[in-house]
Amino acid sequence: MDYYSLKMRASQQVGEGEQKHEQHISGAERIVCHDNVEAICAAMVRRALTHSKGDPDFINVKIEKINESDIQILKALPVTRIDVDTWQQGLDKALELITPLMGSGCGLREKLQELLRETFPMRGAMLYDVATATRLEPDHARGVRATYMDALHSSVVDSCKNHFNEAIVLATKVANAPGMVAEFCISDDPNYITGYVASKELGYVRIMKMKEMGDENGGRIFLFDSRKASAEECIEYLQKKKVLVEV
Ligand code: PML
Repeated sequence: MDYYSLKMRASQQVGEGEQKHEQHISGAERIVCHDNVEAICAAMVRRALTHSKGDPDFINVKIEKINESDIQILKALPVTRIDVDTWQQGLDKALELITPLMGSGCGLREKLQELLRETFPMRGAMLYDVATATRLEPDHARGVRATYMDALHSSVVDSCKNHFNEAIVLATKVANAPGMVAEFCISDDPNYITGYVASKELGYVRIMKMKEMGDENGGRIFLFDSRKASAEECIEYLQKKKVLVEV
């Protein structure tokens, strides 16, 4: 069967004079079969045109054919859910689950919180090496992005973002990257307070409150171990390998 990768990104010019710059409005990606290309592209454009962040000045839709033999099929990580009364309890729970995976030593919890703050202005995720306690993204402002992934057999034409559906696919791909230890994620959507931690061992752990409603700070940290794989191998997998996830 023929598959196609579809990617959409929309942006808007903001600011005046030298301050003028492009602001990201919306983005989406899918891997779909030939017959769904047209409908899914239309839904992506609709998503860009109706986004709450405003009207885009620029919408880019990229369509690439993919060989079926280049696609890896993965089983979705098992999902568990942790309900908490407050976002502080949720954040605590996430730190408690992730910190032991960073190794032994003191101050790891504080370090993780500091790293999380550093991700807030980043566009992609931070790639943090737990073996050397260093950041490995080639460009720190940009970060690294997991891309070329979708849910297997998903023909849904969805013009609004479904945070969970997109996150379980991304987290499954990330967990299978060479050398990956775990992922920590808080959404940057001010209206979405559920976050997660994920790894092959933990599965996908949804934590129902991880930040205050209205807070637009969020970010992703990929915890990686350079004793298990090279950063280049890991980044190549995250950014180039085509993955379909059985959910
Ligand atoms: C994002 O906005 O990209 C992050 C989504 C986190 C989804 C958490 C969940 O609902 O399980």
